[in-house]
Amino acid sequence: MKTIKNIAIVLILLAWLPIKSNAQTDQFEMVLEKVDGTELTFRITNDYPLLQYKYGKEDGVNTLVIQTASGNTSVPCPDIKRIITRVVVDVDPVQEDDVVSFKDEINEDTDLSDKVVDNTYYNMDASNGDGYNAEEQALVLNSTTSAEQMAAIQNAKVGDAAVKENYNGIIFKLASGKGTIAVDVQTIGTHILMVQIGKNAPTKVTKSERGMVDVPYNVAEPTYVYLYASTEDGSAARLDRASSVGDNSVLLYGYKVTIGPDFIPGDVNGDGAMNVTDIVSTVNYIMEKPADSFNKDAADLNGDGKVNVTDIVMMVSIIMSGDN
Ligand SMILES: [Ca+2]
Ligand SMILES: [Ca+2]
Repeated sequence: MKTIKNIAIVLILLAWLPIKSNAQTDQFEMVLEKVDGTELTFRITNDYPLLQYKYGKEDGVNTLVIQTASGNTSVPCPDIKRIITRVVVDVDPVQEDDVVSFKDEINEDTDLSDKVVDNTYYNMDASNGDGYNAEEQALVLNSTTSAEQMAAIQNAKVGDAAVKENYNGIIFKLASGKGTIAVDVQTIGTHILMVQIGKNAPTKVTKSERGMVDVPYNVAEPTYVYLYASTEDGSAARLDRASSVGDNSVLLYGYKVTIGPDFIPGDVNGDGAMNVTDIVSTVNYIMEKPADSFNKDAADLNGDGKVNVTDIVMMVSIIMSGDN
């Protein structure tokens, strides 16, 4: 009698469940939900040998059977309540200088809701007229994201439901270090572009004619950058609800991340500021009496690969203008 019962339990095993493929990210998570409510999460990539799995009771014990390239393996997991797989939406940090031109990467037919395309995350509400505009060859942001909505996603990752529900714009990730984010943008009407780095207050960009705006960054760990439309006071604005450029819009043509330099141009002695001591150091270098701390790259202000009197003239002019 007992044997018959065990056979019946073995038959409860579910059918094979294939791991679904996703051409955009090629990544999945397998989530093992435990009886005590906690979760174990495994990241699965295309390189992972897991082909398919089934989960159910075997001899009365919750068991995961995984099929790999080399055969089947049974793993008893009595404290696991259920197993689910989900597609991972994530972006990798920008590791080297990178130019993103939206016209090269997406088109009108690209679904931009909760999607990663070429390491940039997009979440735009097409029903409210947000998305790629072929005529402008730019992203059009008519909907705004308010300060309250940004607060709601501060601890969320791209792909989380909170981001999908609250955020309208794009997100990418910086690797730790210093650098510059250049944004190619035009702002129209009450709408301005917000460039928010991590949890810092956003840089507000107003640009009535299309042009590049530089936003420097300095982050100690991989950090999200949010590019979205808002208003000067960060409140929600009226939506134009048009499929094209409206009276209040942000046009985003692309962005460029430049990593480094790890010095302030002109700060040749590396004390954190450019002033007359840097001019003295540069003169000494030209006179072939360089100090140990002399940074040739920082001294080459015009970037022609040489350190000479032209760079000193630029230093003097910057210091005199007080614009350093
Ligand atoms: Ca200095
Ligand atoms: Ca030079």
